[in-house]
Amino acid sequence: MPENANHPFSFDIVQDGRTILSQYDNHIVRKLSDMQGQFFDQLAYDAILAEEDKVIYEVYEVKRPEVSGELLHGLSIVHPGTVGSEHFMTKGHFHEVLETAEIYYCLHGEGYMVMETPDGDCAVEPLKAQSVLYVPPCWAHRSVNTSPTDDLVTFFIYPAHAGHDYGSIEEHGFRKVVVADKDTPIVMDNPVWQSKDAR
Ligand code: S6P
Ligand code: ZN
Repeated sequence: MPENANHPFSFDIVQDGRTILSQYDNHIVRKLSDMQGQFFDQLAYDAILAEEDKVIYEVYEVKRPEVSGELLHGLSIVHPGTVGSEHFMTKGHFHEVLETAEIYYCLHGEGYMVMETPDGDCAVEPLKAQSVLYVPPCWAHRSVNTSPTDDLVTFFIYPAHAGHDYGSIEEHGFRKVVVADKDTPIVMDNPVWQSKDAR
């Protein structure tokens, strides 16, 4: 954050030919071990983790005061890969202040945003370079990279007082998952969502 938090500032998204913020405050790295219980194929998860604790995604955040009126923003990079047939993805979350929206601008790659509401409405929207995705208030969201080779890179913007609620997704998962079926990604019901919910 600039020293004078209320002064305009600008930054670049490409640096040295690489899609990266020229200015950021936080670099979050999420590895496979941080995603325990999130992929539906637990055997595949355990097998990969026994070999290597792969980096699944990274987030570069620009800090702003976490108050209403400010906007938090940054870059999310989901790396390519699968656990079993399920594509690499973010953990996903509701906003703690449920009635807050978010915008994602896709800069590179291809994938989906998997979304759902507390009432069980589901939506899965494509992400592709130069497309914009609007996540309305009350929708949990998770980005999924369906490219076998390329990073999925998105720039996100959301109200700075929104906060994050990971608990419900960690407990139940999303109702929909994105899997690789030969060369085509398909969306299907999460095979372990029901059983987790019934526990
Ligand atoms: C925050 C926004 C993104 C995600 C990022 C990682 O509201 O949606 O910055 O934090 O894509 O996902 P997650 O689910 O691990 O926070
Ligand atoms: Zn969010």
